[in-house]
Amino acid sequence: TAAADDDEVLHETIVVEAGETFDGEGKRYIAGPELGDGSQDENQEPVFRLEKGATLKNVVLGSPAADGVHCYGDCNVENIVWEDIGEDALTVKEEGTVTIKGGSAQNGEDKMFQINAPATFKVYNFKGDNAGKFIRQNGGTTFKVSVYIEDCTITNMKEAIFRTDSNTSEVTMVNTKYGNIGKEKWIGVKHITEKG
Ligand code: DGU
Ligand code: CA
Ligand code: CA
Ligand code: CA
Repeated sequence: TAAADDDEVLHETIVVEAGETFDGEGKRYIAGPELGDGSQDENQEPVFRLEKGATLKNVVLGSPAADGVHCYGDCNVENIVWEDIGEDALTVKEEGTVTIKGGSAQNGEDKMFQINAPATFKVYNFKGDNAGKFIRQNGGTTFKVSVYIEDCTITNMKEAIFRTDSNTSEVTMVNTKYGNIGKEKWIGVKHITEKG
């Protein structure tokens, strides 16, 4: 998508404080070099940091998107479009329930959603295209992640929809279209429910 005059290049992370809502009203935010170049370099900053109970809505993340969105506890993420995923699109950094409603993400080299803490991770009406994994629980971790996917479209994942190394993590996928998932839909997932 072409750059617009009101695109904003960020020189520091936007922090959405606990319980607050940030509504981008459709504006596009782009990571400045201080945040990262959107490569697979692990040491990048997020574009948005959501504290516990924060809501982020109606935002377009342009390219580069650095380390995307970080969630510290319960968060709501509504109608966010990642035009070109950076290192990853969104990371659960602290325990909680993260709910993603609407929006889309595309073109990630590896992970779309990265889960680094125990979480209930719910994704509704979301379109994910072209990445390695739609969801990855941090490699080698054994905490429980409950994934719920409903009314989504998931295409062109080189590895899987959800990959975990935890025997307690689980996934429920409802009424979701998927195509061209490279290896298996689920890698390491011991508890799987699929409906619709
Ligand atoms: O264990 O935690 O790739 O959040 C190694 C690191 C690594 C994370 C992850 C992420 O897994 O940096 O992007
Ligand atoms: Ca990473
Ligand atoms: Ca990318
Ligand atoms: Ca990352």
